[in-house]
Amino acid sequence: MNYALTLPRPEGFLHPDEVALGEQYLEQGHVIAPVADPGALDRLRDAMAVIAARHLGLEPAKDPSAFLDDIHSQVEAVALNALRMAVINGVNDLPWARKVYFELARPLLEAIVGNELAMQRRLNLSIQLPGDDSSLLAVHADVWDGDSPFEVVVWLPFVDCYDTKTMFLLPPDKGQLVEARMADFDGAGTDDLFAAIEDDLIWVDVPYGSVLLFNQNLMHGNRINREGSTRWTMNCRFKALFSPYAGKRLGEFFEPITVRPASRVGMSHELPGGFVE
Ligand SMILES: O=C(O)CCC(=O)C(=O)O
Ligand SMILES: [Fe+2]
Repeated sequence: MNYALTLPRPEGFLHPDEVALGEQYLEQGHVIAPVADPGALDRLRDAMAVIAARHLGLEPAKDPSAFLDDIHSQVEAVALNALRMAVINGVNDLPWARKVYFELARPLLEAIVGNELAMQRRLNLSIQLPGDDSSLLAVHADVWDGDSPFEVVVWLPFVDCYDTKTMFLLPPDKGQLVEARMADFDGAGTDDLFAAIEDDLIWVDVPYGSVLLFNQNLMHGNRINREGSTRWTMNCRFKALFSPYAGKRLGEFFEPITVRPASRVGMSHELPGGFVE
């Protein structure tokens, strides 16, 4: 039984489009939509390409999209992590990058999570060269490793992501069946777990210009990129500000980004003392 699906859902309060997105999220574990501001996405991608070119000692690319897709012609797998670190540090140093990231996904976040949010302090970057097995993420759920079940991941591609050049996700109904017999996998490797779920996985098709929001309580991960071009994606966690936290704490890992005035008032309120009716 999927408890989330059994909670009361009073009708007529959420807008029909929010209801539709919510149903999709509950049933499929993810939603995909065009970014809210395509020009801002281009600016973020272009800034990223400039930082990457600088790190590699190259002139800024005339076609940043092709440059990113073809980065495997400029960098060996051994040098990939240094490139990844240079680019993500450079992006996180841009004072506007997280604001743009949030704005791109804001309609999805407000429909799925709420309008009073905490956001991960640092954006993460994943680069996967064709055929490279050095930076893979085996099957996992973030909630197994210190994330609160209230967190969602906003996953943003800078190139078209499809087939093995994307991530996989196990949908909720299939996930429940596997989780019910999780003890069977005790002591086995993640390869066994992957083999058990492989046929049920969704390989999310997220073209450049769209953004994915997924439920990190579900099993997900990636495999070797067997397509001919390089994957570039960022990910960042969000949660409702006042929902429970786990290992990733408010103030350390998460920062409040859209605190509303009534919450400010509530948090600073002290009952006046000394007056007894
Ligand atoms: O990008 C991927 O392939 C996996 C990302 C992931 O595990 C996450 O963002 O939690
Ligand atoms: Fe994850």
